Amino acid sequence: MVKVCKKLLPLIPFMIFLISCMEVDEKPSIYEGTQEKHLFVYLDTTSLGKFFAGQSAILSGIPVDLINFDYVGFNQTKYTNDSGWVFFDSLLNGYYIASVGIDYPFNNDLDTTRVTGQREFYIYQDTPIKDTLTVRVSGNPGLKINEIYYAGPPNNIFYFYDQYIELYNASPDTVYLDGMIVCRMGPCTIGADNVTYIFQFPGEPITGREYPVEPGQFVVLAQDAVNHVIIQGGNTLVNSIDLTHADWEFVNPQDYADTDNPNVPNIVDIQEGHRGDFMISLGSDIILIADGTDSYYPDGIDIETIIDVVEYSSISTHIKDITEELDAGWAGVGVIRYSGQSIERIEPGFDTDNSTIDFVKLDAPTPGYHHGHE
Ligand SMILES: [Ca+2]
Ligand SMILES: [Ca+2]
Ligand SMILES: [Ca+2]
Ligand SMILES: [Ca+2]
Repeated sequence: MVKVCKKLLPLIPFMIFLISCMEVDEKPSIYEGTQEKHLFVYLDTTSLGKFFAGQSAILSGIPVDLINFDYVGFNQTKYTNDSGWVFFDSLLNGYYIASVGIDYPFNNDLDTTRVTGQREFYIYQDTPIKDTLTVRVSGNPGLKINEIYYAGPPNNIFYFYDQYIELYNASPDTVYLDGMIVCRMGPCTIGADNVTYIFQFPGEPITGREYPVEPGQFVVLAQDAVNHVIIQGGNTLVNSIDLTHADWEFVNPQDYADTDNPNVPNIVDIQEGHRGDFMISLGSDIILIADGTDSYYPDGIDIETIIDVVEYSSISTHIKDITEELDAGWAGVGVIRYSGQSIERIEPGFDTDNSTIDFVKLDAPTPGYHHGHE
């Protein structure tokens, strides 16, 4: 054996070359098996029921765009058939997003309504995928989380205490904040089962009438209702904001460092053992408002009591931490820490329950008003 091997020694480089060629040949090509990779998508129109007056809600002839994020330039547009299905064939392996964005004439062409939806697909298997894409319209009235300013102002001392959440009353009726809760959540398994902060407005949930919000009114909930341009120690942050006149501020009586502006009412921590302020992540987080009838948080917050939920993440490939029924997407892609950037709905109260579609990134926060409506 030794002799044979020695004789073969000069051939070894050639053999390695041959083996490496074989390996290249045996590597699965991205084109391999493309004939089997099919995607069937049904447009789920459940949320559009009111437009169809009990008729069968099938949207045919609707363009659905499919983009492959692993291979730049690979995208297809196909149209739904008479049964509401769209079919993509000969697909490459990859991570895809299918999306719909059209102005649909529900009322005999008199006017159109924006219909949007999107869904991600991981296509790596050879068996055809059959699934749904839920389309929605904006228009559920009510109180909305309109803006979340979380990035912090430009500074090099890690200052982000000027964070705030802005609410907006998108309904034609007065709503009341009495007893409502504002929560921060971690990744959830079922519904809203992972509450990490819970702060509550004063008053009686549902029946209270002490804290009205008129139709079209904005409400600013500050982490601290102080002037953040002039911060303690004499430092100034010229790009921060004065929240002295915020409508509300988060206060945790168990946090001895928390400030309490006597002129601004408090949303108070009700979570036992939590000693921090309502500080939210500069990268990814989930904010929820609910009517407060379920404020027992260890088992989560009942879905029926939830008023609005927004998930945000600066990362475009973020893996969602809550289910589609709460928020089908996420806002905030590209928001940079300590940039003064903010996220706000494209129009006051615009809400399709998909924050990817509903929100835009702003270069500066807009407390108490809407960008473009100053
Ligand atoms: Ca505070
Ligand atoms: Ca106060
Ligand atoms: Ca509960
Ligand atoms: Ca705003």
